[in-house]
Amino acid sequence: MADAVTLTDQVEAYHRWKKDLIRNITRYRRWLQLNELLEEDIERHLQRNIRLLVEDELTIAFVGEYSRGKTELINALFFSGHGQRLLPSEAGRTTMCPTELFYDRHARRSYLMLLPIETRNGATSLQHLRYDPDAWETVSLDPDDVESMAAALARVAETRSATRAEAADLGFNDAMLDAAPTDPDRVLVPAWRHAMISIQHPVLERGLRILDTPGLNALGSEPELTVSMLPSAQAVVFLLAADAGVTASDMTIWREHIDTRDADHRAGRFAILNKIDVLWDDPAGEDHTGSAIQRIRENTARQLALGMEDVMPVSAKQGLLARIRDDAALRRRSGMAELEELVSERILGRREQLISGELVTDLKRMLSDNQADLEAQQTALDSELELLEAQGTDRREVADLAEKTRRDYDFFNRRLITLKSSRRLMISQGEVLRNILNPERFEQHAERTRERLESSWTTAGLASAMNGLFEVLENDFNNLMAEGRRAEKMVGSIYRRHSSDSGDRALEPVPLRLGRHLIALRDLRTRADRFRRDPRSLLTQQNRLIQQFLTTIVSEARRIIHRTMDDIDRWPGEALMPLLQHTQQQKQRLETQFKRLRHIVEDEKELRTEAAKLREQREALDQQLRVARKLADRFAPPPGTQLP
Ligand SMILES: Nc1nc2c(ncn2[C@@H]2O[C@H](COP(=O)(O)OP(=O)(O)O)[C@@H](O)[C@H]2O)c(=O)[nH]1
Ligand SMILES: [Mg+2]
Repeated sequence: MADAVTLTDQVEAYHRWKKDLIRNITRYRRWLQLNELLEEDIERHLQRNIRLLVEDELTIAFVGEYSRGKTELINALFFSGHGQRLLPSEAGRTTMCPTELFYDRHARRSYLMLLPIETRNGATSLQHLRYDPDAWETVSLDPDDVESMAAALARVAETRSATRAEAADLGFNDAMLDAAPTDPDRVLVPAWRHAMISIQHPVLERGLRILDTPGLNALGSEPELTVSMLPSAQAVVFLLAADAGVTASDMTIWREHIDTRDADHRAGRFAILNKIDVLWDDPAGEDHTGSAIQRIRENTARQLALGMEDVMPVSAKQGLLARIRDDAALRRRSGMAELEELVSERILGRREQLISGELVTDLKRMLSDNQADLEAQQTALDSELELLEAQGTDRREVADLAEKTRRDYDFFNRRLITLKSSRRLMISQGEVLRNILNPERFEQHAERTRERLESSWTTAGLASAMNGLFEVLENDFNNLMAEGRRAEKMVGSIYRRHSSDSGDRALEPVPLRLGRHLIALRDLRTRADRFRRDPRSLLTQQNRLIQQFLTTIVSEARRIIHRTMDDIDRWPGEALMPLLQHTQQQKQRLETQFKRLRHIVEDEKELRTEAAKLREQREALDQQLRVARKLADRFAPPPGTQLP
């Protein structure tokens, strides 16, 4: 097992980091509570941060023409510890069924779910069928019995025979299918449309999802795969055969499905030259093989416009064998160790950096605001102490300080009232934003698009219905952005008005950031257009595919709308948070100070005894600051990453 540690270790370390961070957020929450700083907005904000960490997932898609070794590579990378091949991988055009591998963290079970290919005949999109367990055949998997698990998983590659007409109806290109062995008039089609596999596995348990995809010819008949699943994967691993390099159909996949500007892929795109073992043992010798591989690697990098370090030569099959036979030399030769390093450092590492960067920065900012306020409190205590402890201070001087403190308190109290009413104003401004873009309005747009399409089932009808939908949505978005900018300006001027007293520390308004959702919407439009125009997409022939396509686009758009609504719901309450927090804290400090001073003056207290009490308070404050500093150190990015 020793050589397979990198990947699992990285995932494990990240998982530990997340747990620690959640624990530290909870500590921070308690600290805020202790210091009477835990406002409702802050509480909500912290809860959201925790949710982001808990729900964090990473999808790596394996893409390429059939028989490039995608499934074998997944076996070698993730399941070689099982001592045998787990997912079915065979010569020929075997698995044409897209497969998702993950661990179901809610059900906490291992299972296989198969969606029959016949469901393609209905108008229901994959997206909807996901929520219909009756549509799937479910098989329980026993993670302790590898043999039986592999046997169950072999079903993913099952085929059945169909007439040529049936196959065409199901969206298959005749030329890509094998004839049925018993009846030359019939062809073999995959029995399943989609497979979902939940396996208890250390890496999957920690939120990694793997998407194993079929070759090019199958990409056109499943809109969700092309329009949603592939583009939203955080990383793509593109499989090529080392002896062939980039063929024409490889290039088509790369250009149309991977290397597009409208996809996420934030954790990277990588090319794998698989099957280098077919170049081994050449009569011309090792050196010759080595330089041949190097040449293919250079060519591939150039053709795909990737860096050399992003193109890796491996042998998935030999890598898997090496693990099964425990052959270290073969494993080295297979290049699998380097690939594991790539996955763990470049893909997982990059992903961690993305999720952690924003979160850690946010927490550190909140905490440093708190610290700055406590430090201001310290300075104020110090000057009070100085007065009380000085020789010859009389009660009148203390009374003067009490009076000044009261005036300051009044000032901050009034400001807090103003800010609270500004906050109410912002929240009603949020109502305005919500009215421009809301889920009901979106459903009306979607419904109208559906009706338009029903009156004209043609590609031209589809084009005009799609354009209509995106145009009203973009129009709504543009109005929203204009209104959003107005709201942000309001917030900006509130900050400016109140920034005079916060010392040298500039408080920053929380930005609304709606632009990213408009970008997501435009990206979706680009992807929809490309799928629509793709001659392989078969949209021209099949009304039900048009319907599935529309459902996919609508549910993707709906997701964007809901994400936007989340921001609109959250932002108005949060925009003034730093300023409110600061003012609240000042007010609180001055209130305590004033009460204390008044007490000294009115009750004729001994100044020295009071000073001694105050010293104790100052020490308590020191202690709180030390805790805060420790917390700040604990809000660190995960091991091995740096903040951007
Ligand atoms: N020689 C060799 N064959 C491989 C390698 N990787 C996969 N194969 C074989 O190529 C065939 C197709 O592999 P598979 O994983 O099913 O390809 P997929 O269609 O891309 O998922 C199978 O027979 C594999 O055993 C490799 O590294 N070397
Ligand atoms: Mg496969």
